Amino acid sequence: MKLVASLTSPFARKVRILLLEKQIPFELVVDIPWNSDTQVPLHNPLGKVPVLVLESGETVYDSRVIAAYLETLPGRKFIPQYDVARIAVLRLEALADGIADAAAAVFIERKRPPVQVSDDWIDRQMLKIQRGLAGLSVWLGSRMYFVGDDVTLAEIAAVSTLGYLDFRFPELDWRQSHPALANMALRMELRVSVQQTQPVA
Ligand SMILES: N[C@@H](CCC(=O)N[C@@H](CS)C(=O)NCC(=O)O)C(=O)O
Repeated sequence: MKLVASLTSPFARKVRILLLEKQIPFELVVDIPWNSDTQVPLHNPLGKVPVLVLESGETVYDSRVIAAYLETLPGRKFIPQYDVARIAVLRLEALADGIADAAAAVFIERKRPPVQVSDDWIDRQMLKIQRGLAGLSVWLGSRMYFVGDDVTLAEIAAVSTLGYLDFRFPELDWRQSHPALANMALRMELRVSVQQTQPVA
């Protein structure tokens, strides 16, 4: 299978970490959806990465659907089957992805010509980031894992988002205000899958 992805996308990173963790072979096709020569709309009408292209030619998007699809394949599971834990992990994934959505929105807004930039819009997105980080932090509390006693999709989504914040917004210094998240990220960064998927400009 092929994964169409950019090397900066936190959503694509989440999927790449999962593929590596599950030891599923894949070909990484780097495509930047903002470039004029992008092929992404041929795979996903929304023009967004990541897209998984199966051997059959069928495509799977977005990243949450890809994550759910990968769980149906052989290999270690990252989404619990038990309903309460399952919903908790999926909700944490939604929260981590939502922070990444807000961060990406700010990054794009700041690239506009200065007269078009809306400070109100940026403030609104930054609030989502701050509240989202607080939400993740409170959930984790003083525990090692968000849900249960091992790494799930929740940690993978969170570390992908936190890595994106480090990459695009180093001035945020979320580690200072959220030490529990910082410890979780440190533990995750020991994993080869996380080391091999660092964002690259
Ligand atoms: N909800 C989607 C979000 C994907 C997304 O926003 N990807 C960005 C890159 S980080 C993108 O492709 N943006 C291009 C665009 O919006 O045109 C997912 O989880 O896959």
